[in-house]
Amino acid sequence: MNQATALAHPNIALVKYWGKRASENNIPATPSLSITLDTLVTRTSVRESEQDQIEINGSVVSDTKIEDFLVRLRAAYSLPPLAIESSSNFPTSAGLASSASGFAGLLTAIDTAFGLDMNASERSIWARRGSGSAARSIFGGFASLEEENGHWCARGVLPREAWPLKVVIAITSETAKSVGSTAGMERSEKTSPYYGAWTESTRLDHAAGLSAVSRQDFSRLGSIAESSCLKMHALMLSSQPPLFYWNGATVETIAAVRELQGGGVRVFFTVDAGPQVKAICQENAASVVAERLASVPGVLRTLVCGLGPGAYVDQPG
Ligand code: 2P0
Repeated sequence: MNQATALAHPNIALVKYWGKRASENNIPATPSLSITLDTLVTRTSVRESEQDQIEINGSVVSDTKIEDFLVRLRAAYSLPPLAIESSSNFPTSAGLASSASGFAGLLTAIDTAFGLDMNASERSIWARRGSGSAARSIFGGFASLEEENGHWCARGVLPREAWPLKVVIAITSETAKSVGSTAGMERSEKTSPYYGAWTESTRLDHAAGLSAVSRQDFSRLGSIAESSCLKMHALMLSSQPPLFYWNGATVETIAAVRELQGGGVRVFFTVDAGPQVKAICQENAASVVAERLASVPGVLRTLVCGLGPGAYVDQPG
């Protein structure tokens, strides 16, 4: 029987994606730049079945994003009904990029199980059609999602071994977000007076971010990433009704990162569509950063990750 299991890690954008050029085929409005994590992982198995069934973290669910994705994939490839089982070792839908690792793993597992014979760029294009950020989780280390030859596709820009940064995640809430990314992006595009400025400045940040990564310039990358994050949240806050993803502990954690920076620690922060704070630091700063963030009132726990590989097939035995 055709079946396969794939492992995929979430990624954290340093230059953010928030807005689509076209919702059909899920084309981003701007390029983005990310790091793929280790430690946090989504394991996705697919096998031929009598009817489509989707099980996420042990519960059978109806998931329109996955169902729509299968419709599009079946328009291009002949696929039987599928039993899909996906589980993550971290909270889903809480700003930890579970859709990125979910779709990157799903596509990789389907590609293997049914011999679709896609290369990494093709898998990235298909993963993007499921969820924009998933295109980047096909690759490990530092990845850029950009347009090349008319295709929006991620590529690896620096392997993780070349610049082994650490990421300390401060979890401030385990609750799923109230407005998902797709609806949130649409709202920002339609209602924020800052949307045009956002897309313009993100293109510049992406080019500057790529250059900082190629030079391994930590200070420059940190200042680009913090600025991209804060501009994205300014865009969200200026949407109608406002998209407010932070809580009090999010702000306190950012203040703690800024205090560490003031003390000479090499660290910078980013926050996605959720209340968790990700502190990116140099390897030798990870323990001091983790200890400080764990002491912030409202931080429930911290996770320390390194940079991880792109999505891959789990070889049994
Ligand atoms: C990012 N995020 O670049 C940004 C920053 C969240 C905040 O990509 O609509 O779930 O499925 O393409 O990939 C989350 O958006 O959105 C995201 P869709 P996705 O990581």
